[in-house]
Amino acid sequence: MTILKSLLEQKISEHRPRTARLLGEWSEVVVDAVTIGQIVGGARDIHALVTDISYLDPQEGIRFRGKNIPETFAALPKAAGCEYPSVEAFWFFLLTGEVPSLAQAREVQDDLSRRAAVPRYVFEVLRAQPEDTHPMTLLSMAVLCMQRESAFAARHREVRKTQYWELMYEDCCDLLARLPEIAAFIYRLKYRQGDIIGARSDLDFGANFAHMMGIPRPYDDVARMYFILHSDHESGNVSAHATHLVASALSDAYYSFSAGLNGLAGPLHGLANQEVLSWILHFQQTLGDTLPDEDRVREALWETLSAGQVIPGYGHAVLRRTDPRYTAQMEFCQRHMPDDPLFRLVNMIYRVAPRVLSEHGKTKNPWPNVDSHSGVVQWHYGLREHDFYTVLFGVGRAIGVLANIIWDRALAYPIERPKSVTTDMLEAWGRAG
Ligand code: AMX
Repeated sequence: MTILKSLLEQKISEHRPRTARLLGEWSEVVVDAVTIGQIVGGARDIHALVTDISYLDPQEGIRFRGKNIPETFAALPKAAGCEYPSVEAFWFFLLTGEVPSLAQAREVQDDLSRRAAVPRYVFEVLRAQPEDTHPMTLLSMAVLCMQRESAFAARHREVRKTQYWELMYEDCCDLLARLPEIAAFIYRLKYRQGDIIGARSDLDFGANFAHMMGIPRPYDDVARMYFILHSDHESGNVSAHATHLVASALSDAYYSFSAGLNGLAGPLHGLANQEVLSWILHFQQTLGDTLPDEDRVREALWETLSAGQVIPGYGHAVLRRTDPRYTAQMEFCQRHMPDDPLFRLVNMIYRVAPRVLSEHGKTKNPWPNVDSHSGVVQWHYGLREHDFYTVLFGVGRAIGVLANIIWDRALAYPIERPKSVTTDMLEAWGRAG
C-alpha cells in the first residue's frame, strides 16, 4: 500500500468518530434558518453541506486544508527547478491534510504514472465526434465512456460499506491520472490537426501535460499553478456540488465527475474564463494596440452592462473581495510577463470595473474572480483557442472534487435529498409573516 493510501486510511479512522458524534449527540442542534429569498434564490448562503478539504471565506477567499493560497504554495515541496509544487504533492495534501515530503510526492507521481494509460476506445470516441463539438463536451464524454472501468461499480456490492472508500479511491486515482493525456489529446485533435504527442512516464502531472500540449517551459509551472488554483472552492459551487450530489446516489467517480464537468461548462461558472477572453479581445480589437485610458475602459464596461450583459470574470456568489486566485495569477504575470499587452489591459480593467459595477448597483461583489485572469496567462504561452480554457479548469477541478467524493464514501454521507415546496406554500408562509 502506498504511504498516501495508508495515511488516508489512518485519517479516515480518526475522523469517523467525529461524524458519528455529530449525528449521535448533536443531530438536532440548529445551525441555520432558511428564508423565502434563499429558497427562491438558489439556496445562497444556506449552511447545508460539509467538507474539510477547503473552506471559502467571503473576505479572505479559499483555504485548502486550512492554508490560504500563498501558504499552500510555500508549504508544499517543489522539485528542483520548479516554481510551484506538483499536483501530486497537492493531491496528497488535500486527501490527508498533511504536507508530504518530496519523496512522498514522488511516490504519488509513480503511482499515478502506473494508472495513466488511457484506454484506446476513449480516443476513438473523441475522434468520432463532429469537428465543432465543444472541448468540454469531449472531456465530459471521455470521462463518462470510461465508466465501464469503474472498480466501485463492479465491486461495491462485494464489500462492506466501510470499505467503499477504497474502491472510490482506486477509481479517483485512475481517473485523475488519465486526465492530462485526455485533455491534451482533445487540444491537439481539435487545434493541431490531430498531431498527438505521446505521454512521458518520467514527468509529473504538470510537466507531462505541458509536454503533451507541446508548450515549452515555464508552461509546466503554469500548469501546476493553474490546476492547483482551480482545484477546489468548497462544496456549494456548481461543479463540486453536482459531483457530490451524483456520488451521493452511490454513482461511481466517472458518472459523478462527468456531471460536475457538465455544470462547469455553464457560462456563469467555468465557461466564464472563455467568455472573459472573448470579451477582452473584442474590446482590444475596437481599440487597436494602444492601451486605452480609463475613460475608454469605463465606456466599454457600460456598453456591456447597458446591453443587459454581465461583465464576465467579475462578481461571485460567496466572495466579497478580489479573488486570491486572481491575485496569485496576477503575481505570476508580474514576474514572468509584466509587459504583455493583454496583462496590462486586464490590469487597467481591474482599476475601473469595480467602481463601474458599484455604480451599476446590482452585483453584491464588484471585484474580479479567478476567471478574469486565467485566459491572459494561457494566451501569453500560445494557448489561444479560448474555448479550450474550461477544459483546463476541469482538469484542475478534478483534484478537489475527487478528493471530496473519496471522503464522502469514507464518512458514509447519505444520498442527498433536500425538500422542495410549492409556490402556494411559500405565499402562505409569506402572508403569515
Ligand atoms: N456583471 C453585471 N451584473 C452582475 C455581475 C457582473 N459581473 N455579477 C452579478 N451581476 C448581477 C446579477 O446578474 C444579478 O442581476 P439580476 O438581479 O438582474 O439577476 C445581480 O447582479 C445580483 O447578483 P449577485 O447576487 O451579486 O451574484 P450571484 O450570486 O447571483 O451570481 C455570478 C454570481 C458569479 C454568477 C455573477 O456574479 C456573474 O454572473 N458573474 C459574471 C460571470 C462570471 O464571472 N462567472 C464566474 C464565477 C466564478 C466561477 O464559478 N468560475
